[in-house]
Amino acid sequence: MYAQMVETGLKNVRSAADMGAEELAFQARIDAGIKIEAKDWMPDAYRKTLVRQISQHAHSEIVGQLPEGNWVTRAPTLKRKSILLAKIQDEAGHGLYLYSAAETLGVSRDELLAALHSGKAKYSSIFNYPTLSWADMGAIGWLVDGSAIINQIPLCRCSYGPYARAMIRVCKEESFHARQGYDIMMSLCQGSAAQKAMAQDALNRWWWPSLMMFGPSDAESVNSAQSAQWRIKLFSNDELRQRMVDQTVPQIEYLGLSVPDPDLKFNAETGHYEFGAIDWAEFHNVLKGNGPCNRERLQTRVKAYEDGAWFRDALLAYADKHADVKAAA
Ligand code: BYC
Repeated sequence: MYAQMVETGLKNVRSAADMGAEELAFQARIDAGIKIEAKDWMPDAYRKTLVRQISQHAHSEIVGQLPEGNWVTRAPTLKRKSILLAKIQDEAGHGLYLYSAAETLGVSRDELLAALHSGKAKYSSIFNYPTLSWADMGAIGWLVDGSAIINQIPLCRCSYGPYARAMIRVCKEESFHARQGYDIMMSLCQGSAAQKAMAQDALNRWWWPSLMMFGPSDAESVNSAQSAQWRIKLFSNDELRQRMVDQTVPQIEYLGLSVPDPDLKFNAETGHYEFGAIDWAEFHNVLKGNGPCNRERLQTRVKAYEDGAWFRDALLAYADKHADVKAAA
């Protein structure tokens, strides 16, 4: 993928001529498939890229709890409610593994959260859309967690050890999430005409935002080439997006639903589905903070953080007191 990106003229990549001896040795370790660990020497830009990506990933997991949290009290059965709760709790766990992985790079949790709360750090565009019906719980598990798996399985093999190891468990849990989402869609599609229509409506609203989750096209992606050189990215945004479409279209057909894309067609020669143009203006607008739920999501997170201040204070006070008692003993 890296060679391909350089060929297509993507810039922002450090060449051997830019590198000193330490950086050349670092790149050679990466090229040999050796993992970089927290205490190893690394270029500042590699550290910065990882802090950016891992923290944004962590924020996505935490903010990602909100659209589904909206349906816990209205799940149709006790079983569905328990499954949904377990999934949402898993997302909190993913956020914690990822914040811990980011902390190994010398940045504090407080700094990371401050960047989220001030709007400086991004989180995935997908979580700025509203959840309007129960079918959205199916569509999110199936399409959003499904896309997350496609993006994250390669991250289990990325060059930074703590990130790669955190992703192994995350991916296992995401597989359960995707299955539970598809199971909701199956039930709705085998139900009444109104239930099937609800499933189609959810698919219509989540399809395009799910394709946008993979990030800008390869031609527009500013970080891809350098991240590929560092083996943080093993596949490009467009490659993974194509994988998602190829995998999901047959699942849509199995449900008896239709793909909300009049331009979609299978190319027998390439063995891939060709799909219509993505509305990148919408994507950039969501990234700028103007999606349907950006403000609400951020306000909810800030309020939760502020409401939890007394608990953090109590923990710190206890830790300080405990340290005093230990020091005196
Ligand atoms: N949303 O040069 P590019 C999940 C930003 S799943 C918002 O291609 P990169 C979950 C990008 O950050 C979701 N921003 O960047 C699932 C960059 O801006 P900055 C989280 C996006 O980093 C279910 C700019 O656009 N997954 O957690 O090489 C339930 C240019 O992009 C998006 C991850 O974070 C987007 N969709 O590639 C609960 C996976 N796309 O930072 C939770 C790890 C791009 O330079 N992350 N941008 O200001 C990645 O794999 C990569 O960071 C991306 C972007 C593929 C997302």
